[in-house]
Amino acid sequence: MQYADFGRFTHAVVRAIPESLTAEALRRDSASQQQVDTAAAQLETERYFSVLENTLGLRVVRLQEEEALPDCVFVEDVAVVCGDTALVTRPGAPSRRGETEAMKKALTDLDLNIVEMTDESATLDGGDVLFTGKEFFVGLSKRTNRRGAEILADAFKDYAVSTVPVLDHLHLKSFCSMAGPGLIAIGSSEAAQKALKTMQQMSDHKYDKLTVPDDAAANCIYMNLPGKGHILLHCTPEEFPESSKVFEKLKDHMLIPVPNSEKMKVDGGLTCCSVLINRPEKL
Ligand code: M3B
Repeated sequence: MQYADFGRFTHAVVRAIPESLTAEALRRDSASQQQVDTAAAQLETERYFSVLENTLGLRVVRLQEEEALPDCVFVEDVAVVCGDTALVTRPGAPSRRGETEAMKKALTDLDLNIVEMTDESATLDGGDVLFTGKEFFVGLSKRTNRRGAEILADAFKDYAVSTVPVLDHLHLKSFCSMAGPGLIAIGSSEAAQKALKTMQQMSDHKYDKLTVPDDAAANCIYMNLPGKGHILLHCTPEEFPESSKVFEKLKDHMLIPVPNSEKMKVDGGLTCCSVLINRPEKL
């Protein structure tokens, strides 16, 4: 099986940033009180949304922000979409459970088959889900448990699902993501390298790796769009000079640096801010 449709997307669901992000968004390291500039964070998302819509031509479904949901910009955590199926998750942080409602509605409007994680013993954040095109890896973290991974496996029966312990980071995708078909972008920390080894050992597939010095920079977004080819949204040279040099060496990709430093202060990466969907018949 080749990576025929891997990275092919037509739609993106995103959500705007409420003012409450600055004071109330969850932080892994609560001691780090790096102030988020909400206006700057909003500018970053406007830029990000515009790259998806104007540069890449995706249909962007923009959900209304909600002050009572300070983390709602991080839509990735509340839905996992693959093919025609959308799993609406049960986020690990109770304060984030209200984020699923608007997402479920948007995915229903796109005529996806909705599976809801209603089991009260299950938790799963989409940030812990890495889909490689061949299989799923699910990070077992403070936010995602085994029952959550089992429900994901039931929802996407066509694919193998393996779990990976995530101990030192918020999510699995806090230190890795797909940078191309069969290409895993991975951070350099010991924890990141160890998780990659675990994934390689569990897999029947061979993956190439793209190692970047900074774990956070390994969170990038790969797409393959008709007429545009391989696309990579990644960190900027201002944020991560050494890691961005690694991306700049990629010859086959259209490279798009997208600033994200404000959302990084509250543990948000590039993948967090969209749910990407391939629904050509809905265009
Ligand atoms: C971040 C949620 C932050 C909440 C995403 C994936 C890795 C670097 N304050 N959620 N999905 N994490 O990002």
